[in-house]
Amino acid sequence: ARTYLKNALDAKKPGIGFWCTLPGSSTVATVLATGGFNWTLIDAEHGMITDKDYFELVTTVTSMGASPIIRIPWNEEWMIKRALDSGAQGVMTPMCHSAEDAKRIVSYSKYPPTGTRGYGPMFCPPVFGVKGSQYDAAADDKLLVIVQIESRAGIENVEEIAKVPGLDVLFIGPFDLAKQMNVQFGGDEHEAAIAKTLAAAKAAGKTAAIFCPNGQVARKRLDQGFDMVSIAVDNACLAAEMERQMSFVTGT
Ligand code: 3PY
Repeated sequence: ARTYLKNALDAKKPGIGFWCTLPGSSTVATVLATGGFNWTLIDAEHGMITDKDYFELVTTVTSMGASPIIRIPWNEEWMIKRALDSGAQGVMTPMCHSAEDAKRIVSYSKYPPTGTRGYGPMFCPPVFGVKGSQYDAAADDKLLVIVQIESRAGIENVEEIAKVPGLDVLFIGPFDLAKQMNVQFGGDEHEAAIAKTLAAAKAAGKTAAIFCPNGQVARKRLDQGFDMVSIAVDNACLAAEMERQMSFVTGT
C-alpha cells in the first residue's frame, strides 16, 4: 500500500506536511512535489474544498508520493465515510473533546466488526495501491485516524484520549486552542497545554503532531519532540510570494 506517512512515522522519521485549502491544489501539489513532504492535508473544514474535490486531490497527492489526509468539517460518521471512500490515507477530525469522541471517530473509520464504517470502497484500491479485496484489511490496519486537540476539554481529557485503541495521531490546532481556552497564543498556559498533549501522546505510544504555519516553527516543534508537523499552507505561500515580488516593484 502507498502509506508514505505511516511508513515514515513507523521508521521514526518526521511527518512533514503541506496544507491545501484550494480546490486547485492538486496542481499546486504537483508543482511542489519535489519539496520532499510526505503528507498533504486536504482541508475541507476551513478550506474551499468540498467532498467532490477529494477524489482528484487524493489521486494527485498520492501520485506525488505524499499521503493525502482529509480534514473534514466535523466528526460526523457520513463525513468520515465520504473522505475515506476517496482513497485518502487518513482522516483528521476537528475538536476532539473526550475519549468518547475519540472512540466514536475510530469506530466510524474502521469496518465491522471493529467499527461501523459503511462499505463501498469503489475508488480506493488503485489509489491506495492494493488489489480490490485487499483494501478492507489494509484500510483498517493502515489508514491514520487523526484527532485534533484544540479545546480546554480536549486538554483536560488528553491522557484518556491518547489511550483510545485505534487512534493514531493527536494533532494540536494551536490557533483554536488559544481561542477556545481564551489564553494568549504562545503564552505560558498555551505552551503548557501543548506540552501536556505532547507528553500524553508519547506516553501512549501515539504520534504527536501540531499545525505549524512555516518551517521555522516546524523545526522548533520537531526539536521539542513532535513527530509530525506542517510547514506551509497553499494560499499563504501564494500571498507571501506575491507580496515579496510586489516589494521589488514598489520598493516597500
Ligand atoms: C488550528 O490551529 O486551530 C488549526 O486547526 C490548524 O489550522
